[in-house]
Amino acid sequence: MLKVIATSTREVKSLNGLWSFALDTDPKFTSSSPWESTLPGNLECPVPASYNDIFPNHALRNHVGKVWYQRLVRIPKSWDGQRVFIRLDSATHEGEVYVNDRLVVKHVGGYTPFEADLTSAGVKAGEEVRITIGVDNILTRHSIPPGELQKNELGKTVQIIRHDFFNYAGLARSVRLYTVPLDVRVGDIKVVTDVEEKGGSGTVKFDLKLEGGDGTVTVDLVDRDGKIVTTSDSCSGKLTVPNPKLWGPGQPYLYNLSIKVSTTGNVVDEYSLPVGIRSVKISGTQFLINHKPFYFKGFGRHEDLTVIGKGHDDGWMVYDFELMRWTGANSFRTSHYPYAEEVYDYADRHGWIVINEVAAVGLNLHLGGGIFGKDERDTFSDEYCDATTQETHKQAIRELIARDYNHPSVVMWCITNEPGSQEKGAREYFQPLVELTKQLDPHRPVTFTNMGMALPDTDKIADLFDVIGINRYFGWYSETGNLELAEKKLEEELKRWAEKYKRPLVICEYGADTLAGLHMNPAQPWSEEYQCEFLTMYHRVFDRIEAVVGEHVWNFADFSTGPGIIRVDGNKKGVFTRDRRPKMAAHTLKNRWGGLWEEAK
Ligand code: GCB
Repeated sequence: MLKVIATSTREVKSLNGLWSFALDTDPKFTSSSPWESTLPGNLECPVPASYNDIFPNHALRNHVGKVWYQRLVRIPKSWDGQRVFIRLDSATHEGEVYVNDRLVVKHVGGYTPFEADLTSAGVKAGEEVRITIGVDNILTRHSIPPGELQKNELGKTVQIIRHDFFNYAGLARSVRLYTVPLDVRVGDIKVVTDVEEKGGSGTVKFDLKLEGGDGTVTVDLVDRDGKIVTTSDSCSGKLTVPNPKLWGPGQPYLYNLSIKVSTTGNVVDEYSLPVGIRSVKISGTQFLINHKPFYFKGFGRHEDLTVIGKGHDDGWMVYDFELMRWTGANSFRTSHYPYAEEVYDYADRHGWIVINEVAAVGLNLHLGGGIFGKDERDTFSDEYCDATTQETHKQAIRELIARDYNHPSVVMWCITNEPGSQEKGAREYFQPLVELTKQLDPHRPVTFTNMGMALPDTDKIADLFDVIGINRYFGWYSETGNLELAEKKLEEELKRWAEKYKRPLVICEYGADTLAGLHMNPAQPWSEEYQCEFLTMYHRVFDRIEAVVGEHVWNFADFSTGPGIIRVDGNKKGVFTRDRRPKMAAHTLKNRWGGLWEEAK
């Protein structure tokens, strides 16, 4: 799916800002078709933002079901003769878009974009239209992530989720109108790069799809100084770049693939795609970027902010990247869902390494029995994650890869977090998903994150993956307060993974809840000192195991969760507080990872 950009043949109009807003349960609704009239009440909600924390009101925060956004939009008169689309970067978890009283698109899946062709729907340049967007936050056992609805003793519907972050919903990312040429245009581009082992030359394989007719194409690879390095006049091919400037960690050199489509000698469409020339390969237990062993240093994160929840905000995004850079981190995982596209664009432009995760979290009925409640069912069965869930999961993988295929920063797909991979049915469920991922992208390694109930001998899926992600909490959920015993157990287990699977292990989560400002000597759980000692112990173990090629601390910052007796105002495993103040552990990491780095020019 092409990113929305403005070029000489394409225009963009943001629809971000305040929209009229109503819950579908609003008693003032007079019609069962909210899109046919103006919304009741006078609430306004910002876009992009999750709506839950905008209003200090239980009914809104904990609403289960649909909400409605609405606004009037004038289609620019100057767009006459062009094809107009509406693009929603996400609607969490299901969206439906109406133009006046006409449904133009419905989409399932809360973290990937979707769009509708408004021109085909009869919308004309210069016209004013009423756009109404319904967003549903319900998670069922057939959604990704899965969840369930239950009736409580008051007869109210409550949402059961099996993941440890608040179920923020709404329009948390941009909504835009954009134009493309009415007829012949660039429909999609896929780029794969490779680097010769000695770095002498690089290749850019491209595959361009035209839509709306036929045309001739010019494809130029342009360097940072605007010089054309190599060129082609076909829709697919392989460009060779002698002595390329490589893209790599902290080394964000980007070329531009500049595409022009012509009919009868006139340029009718232009599109341009940043391209980082780099290679990613696995060799034994090493993770190689540009043929050099890479060690992941960084964080599992969340899109999570006060007030706007999972709303994208450029200011906070840059600040988070700068804080990570200050610690010396080089990478992060988009736990537990695809992030806003701006995050990957930034990572491309600044040399960050990204493990990109599908929103498949909570496929595990038995995780932390006490936390989510005991369950007798099998996770991968007709009673929970069944063939329909698997289909939704496949679609989530397809949409993630379609969106993010061209980002040099993305080095690996993570197709699930902490599934019940020791359970029967897990292999039958995941094998087709790994195969699909590899078929859609044969060039990137595929990983998952394993949880502590599925051990080297009982996990049924780890061998399907190129890299094994491991989340461990010895010293926190078990051996609480006993780091000596935790160290022994951690080391023993990681050695078993290394011996049995002989492939790279990335520790994708390790961390301890820590109350900022709580100091204790000797260190005790919840104190800042304990978090430091905990992380330091893990690092000692990692350094003793060659197959460990990465450490992502859980979590970059404290984040919001649902209510529960083991969460006080959310999950406190952040190395930064929710408002991004450093805990002592940030300095521990800075010392280990080397602190602030400068991008190579
Ligand atoms: C995990 C999950 C993560 C939780 C974390 C915790 O294993 O992957 O979503 O937030 O543990 O803090 O318990």
